[in-house]
Amino acid sequence: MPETATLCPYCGVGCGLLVEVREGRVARVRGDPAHPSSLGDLCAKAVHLPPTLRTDDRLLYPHLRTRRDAALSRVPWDLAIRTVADRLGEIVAAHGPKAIAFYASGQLTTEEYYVAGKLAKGFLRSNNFDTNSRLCMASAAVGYTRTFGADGPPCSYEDVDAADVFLLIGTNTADCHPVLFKRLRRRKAAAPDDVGVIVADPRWTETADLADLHLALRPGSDVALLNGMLHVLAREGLLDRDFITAHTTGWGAVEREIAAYPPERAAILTGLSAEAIVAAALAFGRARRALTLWSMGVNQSRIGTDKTAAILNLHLATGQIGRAGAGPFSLTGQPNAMGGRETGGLAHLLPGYRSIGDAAARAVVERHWGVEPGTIQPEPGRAALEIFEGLTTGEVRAVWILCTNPAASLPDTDLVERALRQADLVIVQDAYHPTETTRFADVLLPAAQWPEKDGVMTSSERRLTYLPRLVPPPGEALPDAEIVTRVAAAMGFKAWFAYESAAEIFDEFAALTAGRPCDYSGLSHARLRARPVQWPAPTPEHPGTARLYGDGVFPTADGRARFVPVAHAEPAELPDRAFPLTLTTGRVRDHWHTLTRTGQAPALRARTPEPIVEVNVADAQRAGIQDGDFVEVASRRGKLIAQCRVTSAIREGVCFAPFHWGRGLGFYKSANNLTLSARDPLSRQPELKACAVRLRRVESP
Ligand SMILES: Nc1nc2c(c(=O)[nH]1)N[C@H]1C(S)=C(S)[C@@H](COP(=O)(O)OP(=O)(O)OC[C@H]3O[C@@H](n4cnc5c(=O)[nH]c(N)nc54)[C@H](O)[C@@H]3O)O[C@H]1N2
Ligand SMILES: Nc1nc2c(c(=O)[nH]1)N[C@H]1C(S)=C(S)[C@@H](COP(=O)(O)OP(=O)(O)OC[C@H]3O[C@@H](n4cnc5c(=O)[nH]c(N)nc54)[C@H](O)[C@@H]3O)O[C@H]1N2
Ligand code: SF4
Ligand SMILES: [Mo]
Repeated sequence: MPETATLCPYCGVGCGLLVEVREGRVARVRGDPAHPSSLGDLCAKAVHLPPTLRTDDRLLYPHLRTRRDAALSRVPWDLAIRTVADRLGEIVAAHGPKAIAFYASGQLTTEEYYVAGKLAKGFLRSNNFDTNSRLCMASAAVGYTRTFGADGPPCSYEDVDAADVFLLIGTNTADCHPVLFKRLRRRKAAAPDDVGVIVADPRWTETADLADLHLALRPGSDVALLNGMLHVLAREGLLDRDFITAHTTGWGAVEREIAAYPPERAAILTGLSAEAIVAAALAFGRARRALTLWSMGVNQSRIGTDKTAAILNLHLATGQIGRAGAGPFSLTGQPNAMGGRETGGLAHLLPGYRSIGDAAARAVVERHWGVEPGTIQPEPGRAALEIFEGLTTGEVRAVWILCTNPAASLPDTDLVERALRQADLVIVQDAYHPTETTRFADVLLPAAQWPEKDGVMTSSERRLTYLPRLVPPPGEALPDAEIVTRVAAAMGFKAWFAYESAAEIFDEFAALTAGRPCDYSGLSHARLRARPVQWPAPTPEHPGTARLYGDGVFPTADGRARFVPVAHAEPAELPDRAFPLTLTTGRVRDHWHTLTRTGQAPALRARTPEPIVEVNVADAQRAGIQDGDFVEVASRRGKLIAQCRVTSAIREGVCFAPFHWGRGLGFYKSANNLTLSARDPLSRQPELKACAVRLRRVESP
């Protein structure tokens, strides 16, 4: 049977897949040996894609309800589009553009992001366009920009083959970026004595299993660890003074800050031993090529941007950047969170890594879009949670949700549900129904999903892959971009949204990246069909770029990277007598996010059918809990009931729950019943990795 090459729709590793289609359906998926990111490898989630695609709960037709308490009823597309256009228009006329908001996703294609952002910011004049990447990558993106002058992970997966010391901090790579982890494991196996692996995570995970040194730090204490490591490096003369002098500014302020983090003090703040911190520092400092990988344990924190800065400081101070095997490498979670950043898919950005606050940038984009000067508003819009908070106060009246399930994935579900109930207009564009969020829709729009539409996505290593349309969408489902352009046309903007294909949208956007750090004006669908390419790729002949900053020049005004001094700070909600433990949340190997897809793959569901709460042995003993008991985990906001695993693999005082189960699968299975809306003031990313809870044994529900 013929197979077609495409990209995996799940994680940001961005593996190439070969897909076999039979009778209009995806029959089989295997790894694509020709894809440069994955070299033929793939993981179980991808193998088990076929049964998740054409399920009974696919949303096939547009639906409307006229009143909140009425049932949704099927309507023709024209009526659904007309309704969205008219009601958005009415709300803008009555309350102004800031009363409407878009909440989109790192799982949209680059073309979809671009047209939706263009409609919101350029035509409806609302910068309230944010995405679930705010929960995911915002701290890394803001951190890179603050230190390097621009966003963009500087490394490549091939750096894994060259590094001799790995610092894996706040990342469970084995479960969440499996194909990249397998590459790391091969590197370690090939030279076990020459390759060192340090894992910093309050839990022992499959990732930690590979570590020579596992640092089970207190949740939130990463800055203390990293500053402590830098303190030791300075003391031991393991800094790269030449690199600091030639390529950076601001070292003096960092040197003063880290003076306050001798290993003995860092040990108190992190709950680690001083010896372990010294050992980690010496291993890092003696590395020929050091690679740091990080993800949500760093980003989802009220000091996520500062944690990122502390990582970047470590690499700048040791000159561990811009060479094969060396660099700070944030791993993106979703398949196209990177494309979202490139297209300006956050409330403070415009396409091409431009900032909304920059008047010259606004002028360039206005010209490109063919709108009047001054059309794009100068103030950043609302970030993810702020959209929902705005709905509760009435400052936001309408929200259009595309390709994300916030009633399951945002923190503090009570708040999110209240927001959706109070909204004047909730538009939800999803591939499945019901989800926790579609239940609140006034207008429900059926989206085509992978691989029912074509487009481009960018992976963690800045690589763009073209995804062809392989099967027709079921029912009347339409590609997200087409839904958006139909609404744009119905609102009177047809001339600006008259695209015939995703390729045309791509070309319009790619031209806007010319001269920018993420320049891929040399790329097109035609070129990407032949081979995936890493940006920057500024001309059609340019081969793409494996590594950024190899010349030591950074995209700041003076070409130098900026050291940023950062201090330890505790999580927003600390344990106390009433809520004596810290809950951290995250993922399991077999499931993807809110389970609309992996929850329907029999093999994956069989391996991980229910959420399991991890509890430390000592904490369990104190609470009279035994392995396998059902426990109630309660925070100030709500509760979760699940079976528990009593284990010494998690730090005492900390417990863990996966967030995959939303209320739709059982009210008390949802970890986001418990989480809180505290966030990083710079990146506005919520602190999903720490809140105070108490435990109680309950009878099996
Ligand atoms: N199987 C699977 N893979 C996925 C996904 C999925 O849903 N399922 N989702 C994708 C997405 S969107 C993302 S964002 C990535 C996320 O990938 P990861 O970031 O690897 O996943 P998480 O489980 O959210 O968190 C990682 C680890 O952070 C640890 N941690 C918690 N608090 C702290 C802390 O304060 N400091 C440190 N150092 N560590 C801490 C947790 O114990 C956890 O093991 O995964 C992607 N890949
Ligand atoms: N407690 C806690 N909460 C978390 C996290 C955590 O670690 N802990 N992690 C956060 C992170 S990093 C992330 S990325 C988010 C993820 O959270 P969500 O984005 O809410 O999770 P998904 O289940 O991936 O939601 C995607 C939705 O889009 C639908 N869909 C799939 N394909 C398409 C398509 O092509 N078009 C359209 N229109 N719809 C489609 C799916 O059916 C699904 O309903 O969760 C965040 N929430
Ligand atoms: S590692 Fe990520 S991109 Fe690769 S096959 Fe698995 S889920 Fe897909
Ligand atoms: Mo994510």
